[in-house]
Amino acid sequence: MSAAAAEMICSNPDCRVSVDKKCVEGLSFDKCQFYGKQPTAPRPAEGAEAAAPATGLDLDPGVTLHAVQASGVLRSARSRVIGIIGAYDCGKTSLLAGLYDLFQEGPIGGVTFAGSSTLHGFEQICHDSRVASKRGVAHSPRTSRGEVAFYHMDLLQDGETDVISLLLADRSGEEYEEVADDMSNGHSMFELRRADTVTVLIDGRRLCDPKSRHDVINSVAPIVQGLQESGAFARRPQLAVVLTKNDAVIGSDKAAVATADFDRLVETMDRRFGDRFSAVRKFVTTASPTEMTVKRGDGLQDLLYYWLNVVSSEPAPPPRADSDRVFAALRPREE
Ligand SMILES: Nc1nc2c(ncn2[C@@H]2O[C@H](COP(=O)(O)OP(=O)(O)OP(=O)(O)O)[C@@H](O)[C@H]2O)c(=O)[nH]1
Ligand SMILES: [Mg+2]
Repeated sequence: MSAAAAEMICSNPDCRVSVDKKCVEGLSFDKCQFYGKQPTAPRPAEGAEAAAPATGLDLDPGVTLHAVQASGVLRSARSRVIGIIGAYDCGKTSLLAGLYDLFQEGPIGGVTFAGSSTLHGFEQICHDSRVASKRGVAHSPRTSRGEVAFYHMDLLQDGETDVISLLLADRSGEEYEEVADDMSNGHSMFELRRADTVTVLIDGRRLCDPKSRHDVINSVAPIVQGLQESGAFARRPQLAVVLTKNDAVIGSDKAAVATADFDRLVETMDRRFGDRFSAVRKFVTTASPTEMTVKRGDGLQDLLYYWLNVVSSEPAPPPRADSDRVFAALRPREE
């Protein structure tokens, strides 16, 4: 800026002399009482009140945690990360909502709810299953595609003084299904690489339907296979295989067939992938029944105990090549 331009200042906030080199009052510079003086703070717009200094605290919306926030919880407390895998509509989000709602009635067995940074998120996914939603039938909002979302609850086990933070990962089922087609889709699944328990859900309602039964049976192993090949289970987590919507199974005339199918599926998973997990167990749950014959949350206590009673996560074993090719031993780098 030249010295001449630098001198073109005016204390009248409406004057733009430094830009247009004209006095806003139309005076010559030597006649203007404001010209040459330091500008003052701009006047508030007519009718507008002077802006009050910001007060108060920015509160977190408390909906869900993204991966970085979840890592913060992992660093600050004893924690368990639970990955929940399953095809579209199999009941993943309802499982989390059902667990949260069960805590509304009091402790679950010897486990007491001690807080959450995602209360609003839990309330959102529970709403459509509650009477307050004025829906005739319990419903769960579809999880949209995108980043994994973590729900968080602090829990206190009987006889312990320290809370344990449970981080429950929720993701759209379509993204898990895509891993079966292209295992590289599993590389970004942070929630599984950090998981203490990988929970695979099998849709009981679809297992009872002759039209979808084979699809349910045949779709699970390719998803687990794709995830395993992408290195998602490198820490050797526990595996829980969970039959969901058991109220629909009990109410179906195909209940015996569906139960036998489920048992065979668990055996197959154990045989094919058992050595990649530190333990394999099956569970039967009803998180959000449409029939009143089964209580909401049935079977979730056993699953919760399994999630919590992980003694420790083993360090990642050396990668095992699936073939003799050097390329097969390469694994994605941990962030
Ligand atoms: N009968 C019955 N229906 C259930 C149960 N749990 C969930 N559902 C229903 O199954 C449907 C899908 O449930 P969600 O929890 O949204 O399934 P999801 O796996 O999260 O689905 P995406 O996020 O879209 O992959 C909803 O209509 C639920 O109401 C259950 O225990 N019994
Ligand atoms: Mg969902």
